Amino acid sequence: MKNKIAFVAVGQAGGNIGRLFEEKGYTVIYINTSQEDLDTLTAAKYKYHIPDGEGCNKDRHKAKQLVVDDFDRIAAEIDSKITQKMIFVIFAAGGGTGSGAGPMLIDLLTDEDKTVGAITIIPAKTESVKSHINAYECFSELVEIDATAACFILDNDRGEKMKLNPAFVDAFCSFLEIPEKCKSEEGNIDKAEIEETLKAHGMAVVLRKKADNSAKVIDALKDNIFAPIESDQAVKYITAALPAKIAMTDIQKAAGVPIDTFQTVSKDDAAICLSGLSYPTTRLETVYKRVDDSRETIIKNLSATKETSLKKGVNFLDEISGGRKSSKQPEPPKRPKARRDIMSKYLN
Ligand SMILES: Nc1nc2c(ncn2[C@@H]2O[C@H](COP(=O)(O)OP(=O)(O)OP(=O)(O)O)[C@@H](O)[C@H]2O)c(=O)[nH]1
Ligand SMILES: [Mg+2]
Repeated sequence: MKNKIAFVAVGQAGGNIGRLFEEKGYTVIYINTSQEDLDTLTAAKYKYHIPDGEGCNKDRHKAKQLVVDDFDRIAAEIDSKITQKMIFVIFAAGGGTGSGAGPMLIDLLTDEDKTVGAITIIPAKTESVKSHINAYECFSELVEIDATAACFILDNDRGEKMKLNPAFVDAFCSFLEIPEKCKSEEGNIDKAEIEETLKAHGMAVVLRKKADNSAKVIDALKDNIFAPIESDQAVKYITAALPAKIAMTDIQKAAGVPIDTFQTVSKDDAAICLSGLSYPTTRLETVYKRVDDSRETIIKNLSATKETSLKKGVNFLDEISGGRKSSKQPEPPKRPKARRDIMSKYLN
């Protein structure tokens, strides 16, 4: 799949995860407003520092403006290095650079020729209110992009963050390697089926699990590194290489009945991807609640210190408090709008 899928890693967390994909032989471009963040990626082949960027100190708007001002060069850089038709943009939702730039880049890079998905991260509950404000704003933008492919949502509440990175990359790469590694006369999964699975709009999860029975796999699907899957919800595809003793019907009982399944036999670990899931509304509501609970304290602190830099975030939350995003079912992809329209939407 290395000639089919490439990665654009934005911000520090994006870089940390992108680096692991590059180690496995995938094409990765690292984009950052911070030269210091890029300097930590000593083995990276393609690094792009957005001119005039000095890091965005968790300011999403600063990141967006820098990307808009430099977008022609960013796009040329991506076009010259990435020939693959499917791109995953990797970014943390809780920071500045990746959170601000990630959704907008997905929107801008999607066209008739390219499918673009997301690999993003929800902050742990112990992280700051600002991280939570950023994450909520970031997801508010992400869920509005109808044409996004699969969106993998790592949840920093599900373990130590630096351990989530390799767990995700290993599981994702195992899934991508199914066509090469698992061949069976009982049925194969080909590259087109992997792509079809990853093109599905909505949340996706991947799992690699050593297991000799279905119960272990089902437990691992429920308790893993991703934002929790909503109960009783839609799933579009279940694509899996399963050891002989594990039945697809059992997975379906736990994950829901998909529109289609792609299945092969694995002689080793189970490798599974569920895609076309609803976004994790319940988890995102806990992000919202954390912000809402802190609102009074933030306003008090701001007026005490006369700082106004957080007001935008608070105003944003005031605006949406009357009408929070409901859990929408995935919609069919629409053709992307003109670049200028997309950019102005994110800067408003
Ligand atoms: N899972 C995981 N989370 C990370 C990692 N690095 C940072 N985070 C989380 O990502 C958020 C911060 O995002 P960063 O990527 O550091 O921020 P950035 O995009 O570089 O933005 P600025 O530095 O603010 O300009 C916080 O929620 C962190 O807990 C990582 O390697 N893995
Ligand atoms: Mg940074």
